[in-house]
Amino acid sequence: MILIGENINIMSKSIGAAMKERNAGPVQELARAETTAGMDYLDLNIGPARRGGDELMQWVVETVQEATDRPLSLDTTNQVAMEAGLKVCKNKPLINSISLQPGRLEAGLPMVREHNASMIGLLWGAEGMPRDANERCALAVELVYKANEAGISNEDIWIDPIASPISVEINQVKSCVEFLSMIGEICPGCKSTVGLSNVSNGAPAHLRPYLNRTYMVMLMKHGLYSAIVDAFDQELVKVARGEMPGIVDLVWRMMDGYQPDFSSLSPKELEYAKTVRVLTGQTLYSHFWLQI
Ligand code: THG
Repeated sequence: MILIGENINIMSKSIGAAMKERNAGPVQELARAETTAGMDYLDLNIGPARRGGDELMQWVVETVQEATDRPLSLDTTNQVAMEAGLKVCKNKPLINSISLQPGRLEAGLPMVREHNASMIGLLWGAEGMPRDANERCALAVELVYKANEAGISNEDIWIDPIASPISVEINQVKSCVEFLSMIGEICPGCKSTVGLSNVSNGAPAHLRPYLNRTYMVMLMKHGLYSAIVDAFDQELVKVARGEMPGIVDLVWRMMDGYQPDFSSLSPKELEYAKTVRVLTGQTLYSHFWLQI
């Protein structure tokens, strides 16, 4: 799996101020730490950046490139900022993202070709978030068709079905998994990605990793190609690298209907097993799901 580090993010309490003040030290330190943690790409999230976004994105890209040789994922909805960042990328960049909102495809697709980039195709349509797996399929087909028309090949399209918080809507959590099981047929040759930490948004900070890790394993069952992740969740990185095969096997078997005897599981297996039950909707989510 390709791991994209999410930590350079203007909304973050620790690094947001350094980005706004153009203080290179902390940003470069974080870029180095994410690289050491094993990230394949670094996501540079400058938010909507309505004013001065172009100058900010250019600065962040140049600053980070002095600290790491990893390729970058440029995360902004500001087209002018995206363009400014793409111009200074040394490696093949990933545009994060282009959605199906009116005007976005038309504006974004030419940039992919012009800068020899890859793109994340965000399945967010004219009417907002898709409601189920079928709506995700319809949006994916439209997106890939238009991207192909613009001369972009499927291997440069990373489809993002949009993960949403378990504390908000279990059906959306399930739809995202279901969609991923269909993506190979719907858009052969396309890659996939998901913002994994979305699933645990709203959960207490110390519990978020359990949801993120387990959800990743569930999506891996259907061939998830990449994920935007917390670079410093070491266990998540281990799982993604195939270093915890017993856990992956347990989660995948549970997705196929296996109901393990909880009294026979190790504490680590129990964490994952209980979390699978929550993420598949067999147990109702509450902040106390691990204690039940
Ligand atoms: N799809 C795509 N891009 C995305 C997302 C997606 N980019 C943004 C987001 N979702 C993925 N990135 C993050 C980055 C940080 C957090 C979650 C997702 C996060 N941070 C903590 C918080 O806000 O509480 C900690 C921040 C801090 O350090 O203070 O949760 O879905 N294509």
